[in-house]
Amino acid sequence: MTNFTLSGSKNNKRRKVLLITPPYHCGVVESAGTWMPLSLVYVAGSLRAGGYDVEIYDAMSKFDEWPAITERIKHSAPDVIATGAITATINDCVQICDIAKSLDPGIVTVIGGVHANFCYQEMLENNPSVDYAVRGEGELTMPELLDYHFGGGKLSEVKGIAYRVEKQVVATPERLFLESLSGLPMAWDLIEWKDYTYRPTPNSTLAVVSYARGCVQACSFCSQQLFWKQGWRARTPDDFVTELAYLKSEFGVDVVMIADEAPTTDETAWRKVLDLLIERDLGIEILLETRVTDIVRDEPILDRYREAGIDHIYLGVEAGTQATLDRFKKNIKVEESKKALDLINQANIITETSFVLGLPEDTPESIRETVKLAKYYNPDLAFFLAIAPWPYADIYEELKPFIESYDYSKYNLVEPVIKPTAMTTEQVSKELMNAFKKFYMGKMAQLPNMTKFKREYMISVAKLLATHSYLADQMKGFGKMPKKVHDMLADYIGEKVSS
Ligand code: B12
Ligand code: SF4
Repeated sequence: MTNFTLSGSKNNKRRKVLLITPPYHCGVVESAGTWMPLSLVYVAGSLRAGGYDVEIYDAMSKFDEWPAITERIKHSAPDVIATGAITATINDCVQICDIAKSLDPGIVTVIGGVHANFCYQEMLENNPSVDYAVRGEGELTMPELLDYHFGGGKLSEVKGIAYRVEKQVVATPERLFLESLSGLPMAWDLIEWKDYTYRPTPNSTLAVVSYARGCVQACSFCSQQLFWKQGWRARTPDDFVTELAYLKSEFGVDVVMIADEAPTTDETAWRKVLDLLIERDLGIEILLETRVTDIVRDEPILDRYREAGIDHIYLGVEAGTQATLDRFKKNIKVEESKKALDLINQANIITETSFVLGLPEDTPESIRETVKLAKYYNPDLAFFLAIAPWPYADIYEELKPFIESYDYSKYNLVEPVIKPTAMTTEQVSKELMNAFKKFYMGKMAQLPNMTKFKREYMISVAKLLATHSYLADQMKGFGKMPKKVHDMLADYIGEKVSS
């Protein structure tokens, strides 16, 4: 562990850094809102603290395309361009570096994030336009890297980077995680707030925030436990809630998504977060993800979640059968998941979950069985995803013989890249779409029996599904709903429902 201290830029010119998001879209989580690049808010904050001029350009959220991105780079004329990559976005991140170098070979290019962390060797070997990979957390590494780059220091002394020396990729020793996540310098003022909204809440201003980093579990398909080395650290509850109050008063934020893998891990600290949120009564709607076991643990205080503003919880249920859960090393029981979802539903909080499908042994029947189980679990929202073989995940070796495509842009949990023994990937796609359709048809039929809050929410979701998502075509069958439900939806959604 190390402290957050920055020495300040060692060079005599104030350098300009353009932090940019890749223009990648695959339309699942994106349909619900426009989400800001929180990682860049952290990295920008620390770069500024280190004496750099910083701009954040969220090309992804602006739906800008390559010509607009090229113009923006020309216009900003930065000394450094840096971006963060997950596996699905790495090709676009590299393209940003290609463009930067074609405009001015002197621009220094950096890629951080989970993909760069694990795949820096391949990334640097194959892409001469990428100068540096930042591995692990970026807050200390990025300013230090630039200090050394521009100040002429020995790069081998900067922990947590990789780069090329005469075509050979060199990686420096790992950097230890930040000792404290409280009080980190944030660049919230560099965010163009008008771009960020949560669609189910009209006219809302949405922030993505973080209370804790990491997860102590070991799910075999997941990158996050590996990235955070199965550790877990949190800010102090007061530091976190004070930031929410600041975002509300300064920028009018009224919806926040907590980006963390498992914010509820430390029961005592989490209770304190809830207490402070209730005490300060911020009027902020909160969306979060957590673990089934923590919800079961918190059964006696779920009403306090609601009181604190939490109205949407995502649970990673992932599989319908115990055998698959065990195969994923998910460390939960089917009945526990059902209980956790029931408890959240009873607390009048929106429940969301996902199922990871398209495994080598999957068949049309097994996918249809999962839909039945999804209906039994009865979350408000369910996503049926295609497993992506992240090349660094524990399950990778098992999936490798079944990989049909090595195009990372398709590793987005939507496009199947694993070919099951008894299905084509086209069939997997079709079954996943049918799963969505069947699940949501069933869900809409429950509308009349829902609480007012859930009914209104589900209607706005139905509208998004019908008009704003990659599922739009699948949802045309809304017209086959019982008349009462159909009429209710038609009032809100218009002709899309009746087609
Ligand atoms: C918010 C979020 C999003 C936002 C992204 C907004 C944005 N522009 O960044 C939205 C909703 C758009 C999104 C979409 C998707 N996402 Co997403 N998303 C997340 C989430 C929940 C939080 C990310 C976050 O902010 N973390 C907090 C920050 C502080 O941590 P961090 O990102 O790791 O950043 C640190 C370091 O990595 C590093 N770093 C990161 N970037 C950079 C850049 C530089 C220059 C430097 C120096 C350092 C650096 O420094 C940071 C600070 O220490 C994560 C899960 C998670 N809990 O992390 C999934 C996650 C990143 N998403 C994931 C996926 C798969 C997707 C989608 C493909 C899903 C889909 N089908 O819709 C899409 C793809 C994008 C798209 N446009 O369609 C996966 C990636 C898996 C992988 N290994 O590749 C994750 C891990 C979730 C999961 N289920 O596993 N996502
Ligand atoms: S509980 Fe979630 S974040 Fe943790 S290892 Fe499993 S899938 Fe990953």
